[in-house]
Amino acid sequence: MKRRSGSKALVEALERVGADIVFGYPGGNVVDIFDELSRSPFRFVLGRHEQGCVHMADGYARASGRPAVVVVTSGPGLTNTITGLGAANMDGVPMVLVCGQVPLYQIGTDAFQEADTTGLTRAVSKHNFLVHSADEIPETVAQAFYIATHGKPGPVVIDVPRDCQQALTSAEYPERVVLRAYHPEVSATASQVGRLAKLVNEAKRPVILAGGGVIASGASDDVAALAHKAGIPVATTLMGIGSFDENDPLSLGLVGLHGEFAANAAIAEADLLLALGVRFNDRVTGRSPAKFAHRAKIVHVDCDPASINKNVSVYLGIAADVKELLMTVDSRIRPANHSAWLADIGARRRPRTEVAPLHRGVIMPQAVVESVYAATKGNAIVVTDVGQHQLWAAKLFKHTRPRHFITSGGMGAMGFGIPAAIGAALARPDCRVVAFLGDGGAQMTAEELMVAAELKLPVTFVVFSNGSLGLVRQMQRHMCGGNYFATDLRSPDFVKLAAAYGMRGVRVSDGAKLDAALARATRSRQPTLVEVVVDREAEA
Ligand SMILES: Cc1ncc(C[n+]2csc(CCOP(=O)(O)OP(=O)(O)O)c2C)c(N)n1
Repeated sequence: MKRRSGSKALVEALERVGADIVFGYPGGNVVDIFDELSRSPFRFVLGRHEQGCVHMADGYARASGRPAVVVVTSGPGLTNTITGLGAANMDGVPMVLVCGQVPLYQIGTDAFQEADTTGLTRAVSKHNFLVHSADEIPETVAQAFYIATHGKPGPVVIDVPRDCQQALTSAEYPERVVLRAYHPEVSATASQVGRLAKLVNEAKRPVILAGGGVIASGASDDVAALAHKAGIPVATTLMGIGSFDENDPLSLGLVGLHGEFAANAAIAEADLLLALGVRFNDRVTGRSPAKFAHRAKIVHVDCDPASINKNVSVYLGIAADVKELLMTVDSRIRPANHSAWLADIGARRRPRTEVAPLHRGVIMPQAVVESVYAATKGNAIVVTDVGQHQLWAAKLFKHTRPRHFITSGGMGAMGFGIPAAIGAALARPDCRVVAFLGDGGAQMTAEELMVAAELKLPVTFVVFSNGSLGLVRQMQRHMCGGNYFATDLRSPDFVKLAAAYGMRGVRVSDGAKLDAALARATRSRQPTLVEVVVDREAEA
């Protein structure tokens, strides 16, 4: 192998792992890497803030299942990525973030734009590397991608000091990845498969709880096959939304704090809970995990052995890939219909409280979600920011397919929506993308609208304009006796803002015009921002 710079070796290695898109923002300590990127076959997307770049890569990975690459500079470039990394890490989203670092000999000297990348990213990444020589670069890239995509996926950081980028190396990309201490391949033992089949075959009141791990492992069809064969109703976590068709009669919908009554009641009464690819966080279990599904034998299947018995003690824990396990156990499952149990659950289903589309002449936010559903016939990738609108989007849109509902579930990071929608649109140019945003969250990463406009991405940005930080205001209504403090929010004129960025913007405050405005926006192949003035007292 002929000698070339560490930067060139880095970009070559990124090509070898099969990355196809790079999101990033340049700076002094990555100028050599950017020089190489300019000659590479990658599609490069220049975000407007490093947090935006990471959320774009995140949206790209969630929509496509493929990891994306982010390249940022040292110091402030890196510190700006922390929220994005944390969001991807909590939701198990694969990505590789390359950041520049001051030269090795300057590390620890408070050099210009020096930051302790290792320390800063340890808690928000699956793994991080600090490169010590150009020779390490190809292998480090290979290992980073391996770690990001094997086992529970997650973001991996590679910190590359400037002198390593410039030094020459003849190191080659490794034939195979050898990691001494990381062997994430797990599979069920024959006895676990046997016990699982017996539990399913003997259960009288079984429930499946499907989480994000079902989507990550591509197991949606297998979950549906099991549910239909054995007559098992399926509830999902927020991250599991889309893993099971909500139009299916066996669907119970969302579980937990903001979940459906029937889903929570079914779990409380189940005698067997098959928890697939979930992490049992507090939004699901409530404050007392010990009381969660207390009548049930809980079987927890997850590719991350560390998650088993972490939050909830389980009857049977199986560290395995969900898809692989369901395919293996299938032939041992006896058909069943559990008609009495399903009738029982049916009786618990509460018709959705109908919300009138207008309240004192003001549009109700729930009607916005329903209008988008009607306009798209449910055929869209829905991305959300964080707040009340997120819950309405989760619950009122009928989600039918995996990778079509993208939300910051674990971190709940406001500012996620706009850039994640851009990433999703880049990953799935064949799909319509609708981003549901609060007027608070939309102001956190509004600068990325420029990217959507520049790239002419067919995204509909729907801003729920309630003049408040709605979800917190709702908490203040219930928990602070209506003492609203710091939740009234003035916003810019979103229509003018959209125009300033070069995209069409419309404001809708007349309920009679809502459907037509959203139909036009969602049909357009251009980005559009629709600001809908909604009732601020609505409850999520
Ligand atoms: C970065 C960040 N800061 C603060 C919060 C806390 N928080 C959660 S929801 C919310 C209000 C969101 O308001 P808005 O974006 O207007 O959406 P709405 O609830 O009105 O739909 C806040 C402040 C958060 N989740 N993320």
